[in-house]
Amino acid sequence: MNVNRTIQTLDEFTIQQLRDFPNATGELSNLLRNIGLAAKRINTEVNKAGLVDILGDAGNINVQGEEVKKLDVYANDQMVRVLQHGISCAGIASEELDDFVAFDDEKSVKSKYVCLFDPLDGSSNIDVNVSIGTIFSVYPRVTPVGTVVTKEDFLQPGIKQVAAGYIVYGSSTMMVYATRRGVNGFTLDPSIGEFTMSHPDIKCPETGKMYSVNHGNFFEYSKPVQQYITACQKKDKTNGGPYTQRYIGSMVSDVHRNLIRGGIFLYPGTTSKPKGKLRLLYESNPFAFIVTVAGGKATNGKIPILDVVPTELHERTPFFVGSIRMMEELETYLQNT
Ligand code: AHM
Ligand code: MG
Repeated sequence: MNVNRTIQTLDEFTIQQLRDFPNATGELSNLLRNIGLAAKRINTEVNKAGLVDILGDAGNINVQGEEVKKLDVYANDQMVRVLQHGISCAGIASEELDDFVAFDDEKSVKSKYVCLFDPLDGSSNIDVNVSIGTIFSVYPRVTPVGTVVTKEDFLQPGIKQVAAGYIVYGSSTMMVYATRRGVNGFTLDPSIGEFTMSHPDIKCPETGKMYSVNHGNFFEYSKPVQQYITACQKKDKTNGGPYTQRYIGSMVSDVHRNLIRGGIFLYPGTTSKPKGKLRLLYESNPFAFIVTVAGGKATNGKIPILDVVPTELHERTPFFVGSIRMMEELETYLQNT
């Protein structure tokens, strides 16, 4: 055993960041630590999911018209509770809730941040023991500190995010988050129950060998998207094709893998659903921010995702994200749209 091994927990890291930036108030660090706490609680339930009667449908339909699983409800409750009881968040919006929630207690209204999240992404994978995740993003509010937040605080373009991240409940549990200073990954060490720095300063490789897309929808995609996917499968690619296709159906896991190894993830619009499936505020924006900070790129096929001005809390968007060179190649196809 290497006794000299130094470990740095998520808490230690966020505190260290404060020491490095003496003007920081600590509010964002505190918010990130709160999310880490909620993630540990969700992780415990996710791990128990096969054992206890928490699997199965909760019998509700969510605001997207989809079935809600019990674990989704639990994850949502934990995120709301931790952020509401903390002192660093003025309000939240969640993929699972119809409307945003303003925290109107004396402490919360003084917070300068709002948090948006998808508490448990990839929910169709829950009862088949496949990796799922939590996705979050943090914005500075636009309404004055000291007042109760309004919808305006949540309908901001992704470029305004100050932090975004995800937790992947996979073969190990990891929390990855980005601020403008960089992207760092922490793996949950079950022996001490702490997220521990494992992937410092993550950079997305400029190119990769993997593409992730739902092939079942192929004939519903636009011609340029079909042509790009077909090119991914060709041997004569100048940039190392054919690529390997990997699609888990949990965006957190698919994009996490592509972020570490290099790759591209596509969820295009289809003829029946021109805006695709993914939600701009809870899924696309946070990943666009993380991957962009790591050196990659994200678009809706026309403009950078981070520049899209949202008009609704639950709006959907086509989403393309990944390694910079692969994204540039995709864009040469999409220009013909
Ligand atoms: P969810 O929020 O209901 O779990 O849906 C989002 C998920 C993404 O994680 C994943 O990439 C996508 O849905 C898969 O959808 P599809 O089965 O249509 O390919
Ligand atoms: Mg989701």
